[in-house]
Amino acid sequence: MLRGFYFITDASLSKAGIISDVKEACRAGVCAVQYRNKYISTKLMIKEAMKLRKICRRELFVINDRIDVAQAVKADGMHLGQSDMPVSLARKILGKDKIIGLTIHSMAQAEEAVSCGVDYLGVAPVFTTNTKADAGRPVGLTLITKIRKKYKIPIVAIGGINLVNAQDVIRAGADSLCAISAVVGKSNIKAEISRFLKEINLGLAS
Ligand code: TZP
Ligand code: MG
Repeated sequence: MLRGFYFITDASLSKAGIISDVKEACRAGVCAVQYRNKYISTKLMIKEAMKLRKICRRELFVINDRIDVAQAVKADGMHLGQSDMPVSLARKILGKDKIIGLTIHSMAQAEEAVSCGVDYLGVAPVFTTNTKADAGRPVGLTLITKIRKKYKIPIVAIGGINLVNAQDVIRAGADSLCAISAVVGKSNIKAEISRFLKEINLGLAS
């Protein structure tokens, strides 16, 4: 399920708007869509997420940070960061059938996340990124490889990923990757993701 390109919305970088971006991403064949929008009201968030829920029929659809929004729109799950709701509590609320992803920045955090029963790990930031101010220091490809050697859990790599380094990220052991600035804001999102998918497939094949 989590193999390929994992799309994350970004309203500030978007040219045509989040709804249009996600439609294009789904046409390109992404495996997952994460609705991430930290700067609008809950009311508007739910409105937007409802629309995306209808668009993402085959793709895994998760909500960033907000468990209430995830429940309101019947998302497939949610994505949490280290400062968000604890995974154990989110699991209690959402139940065992929902997908919970957690961003980790170290092996110790990865170990804890696995023991808490997360469904996938977001490894971040792999490289330097300007998209998230508090992303922290780059963890590099070595953390991906270390986690892959120890666990089978799906790894989503994020942070500073572009067409040049995408193959390396997959070869290091990531199942999927996300690229925000390298995709959102480009004139043709579908074409840009297709380019990434080509690199991902080359990485998986090598
Ligand atoms: N979480 C960790 S890094 C990041 C997020 C949301 C931003 C990644 O953006 P980009 O433009 O792909 O580096
Ligand atoms: Mg968060």
